[in-house]
Amino acid sequence: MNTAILLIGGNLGDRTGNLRKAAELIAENAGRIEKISSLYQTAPWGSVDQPDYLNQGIQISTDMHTLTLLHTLLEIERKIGRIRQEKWGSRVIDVDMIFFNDEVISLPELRIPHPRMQLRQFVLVPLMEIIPDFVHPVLHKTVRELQASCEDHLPAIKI
Ligand code: PH2
Ligand code: MG
Ligand code: MG
Repeated sequence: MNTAILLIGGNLGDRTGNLRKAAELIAENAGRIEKISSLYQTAPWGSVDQPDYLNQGIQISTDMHTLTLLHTLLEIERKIGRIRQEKWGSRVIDVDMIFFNDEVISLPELRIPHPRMQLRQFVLVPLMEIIPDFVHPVLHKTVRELQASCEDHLPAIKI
C-alpha cells in the first residue's frame, strides 16, 4: 500500500462544494482518505489578480502507483469541470500530488515531491495539520521546519 499526500484547491464558483466533490471523488476512485485538513482560505500565489483560493490537504492510502494515480486525479479535475488555461490562473479545482511515499520522481508530466511546495504557505499550512513530522525526501526537513522557514507570508486562514 502506498501513501500519497494531495493538495486540493480552487478559486472559482462554489469553492466549498467543489472541494467537497473532489474529496468524494478521491475517496471513490483514488484511495482511502486517512487524514484531511481543515479548509484554508489562501491569498493567490503567483498571479495576484485573482480571487482567494480555498485549499485543503489530504492523505490517502492507495494501491495505485504514481502515473495511474496522476491520471485518476486529472480525471477527477475534469469531472468537476476544470478547463486548463493559463499556468497559475484561476480554476474551479486543482488536485496536486505533493508527496508519494518518500519517492523522488522526475518525469515530464510529474515531479514528486512537488517542486514548489516548500515555497508556498498555501501548501505548507494545510500539511502542517496532517503531516507536520513528515521529512521531505530531497530537502531532508520536516514539513514543520519548511513551514517555519518559508519566505512566503501570504495569509492562509483556517475557516
Ligand atoms: N495554485 C496555483 C497558483 N496559486 N494560490 C493559492 N493560494 N492556492 C492555490 O492552490 C494556488 C495558488 C497553481 O496551482
Ligand atoms: Mg497546483
Ligand atoms: Mg495541478
